Amino acid sequence: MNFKIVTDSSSDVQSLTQVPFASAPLSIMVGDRVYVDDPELDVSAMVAHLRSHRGKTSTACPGLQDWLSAFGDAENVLCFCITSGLSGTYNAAKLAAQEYEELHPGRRVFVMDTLSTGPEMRLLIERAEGLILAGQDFDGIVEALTAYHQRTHLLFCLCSLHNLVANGRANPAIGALVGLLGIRVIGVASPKGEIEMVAKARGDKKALQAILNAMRDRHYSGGRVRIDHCNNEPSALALRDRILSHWPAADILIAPARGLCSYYAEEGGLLIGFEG
Ligand code: X90
Repeated sequence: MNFKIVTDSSSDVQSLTQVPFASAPLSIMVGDRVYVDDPELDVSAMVAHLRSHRGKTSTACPGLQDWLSAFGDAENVLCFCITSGLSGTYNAAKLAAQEYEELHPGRRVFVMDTLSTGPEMRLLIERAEGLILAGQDFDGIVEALTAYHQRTHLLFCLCSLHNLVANGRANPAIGALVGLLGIRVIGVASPKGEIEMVAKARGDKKALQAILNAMRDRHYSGGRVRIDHCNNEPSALALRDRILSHWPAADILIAPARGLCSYYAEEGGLLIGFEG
């Protein structure tokens, strides 16, 4: 069976080595500049622009045509989307999938609302790649991914919720908590795919402890962890070391966040996807 894995750019996955892959970019608008979140995007330049910009900023999801061109001419598509609780991305992908299947009878598209973003999407994509390489069929893969999704989670640790609140994606009352210097908000993707706060902490050390506690509460026990950071590799490495000191065999990878996640997680932000 010929498969293609497709995602939107919020997964921070830019390529796969063993399975055909495409990503549909979201866009970030800063003043009259549009940053397309594709592999060519200079994320540091965008973050620097955001730092100096005082006016309104926003984001936009991929449209139906972007999805159709990402599906290309694949027979079987597995498509991973950012939470429908915060973005129109999943709805556009569902419409595109319907059109694709009508245009090309026999082809199939599975669109997953990951109820999450960033590194939890990476875990799901890695699992999909493994299932394809193991020779599973379409229905078997969909079933296995749906089961795996039950035990993947997303945690985040942010120094500012300004962009989330300004774009109506987080409660202003939570945003106000991080106005103070050194305060970080630790939150999770809720079962409905929305932002839910679990703790707040002053300073990096306490934030790391709160992240570890939140992982334990969700039954983390040494499985895979994927950490994406916005200009904050030191905290990502410190978190990795803390996890390894408790679970020496943990499989942990660190990557820089791309455009969309950098815009919303903001400087210093960490996104943590893990298996419960
Ligand atoms: O314009 C659009 O359609 C994109 C809107 C995306 C909004 C949320 C992005 C969040 C990125 C911030 C922390 C993680 C929160 C995850 C909760 C499900 C990362």
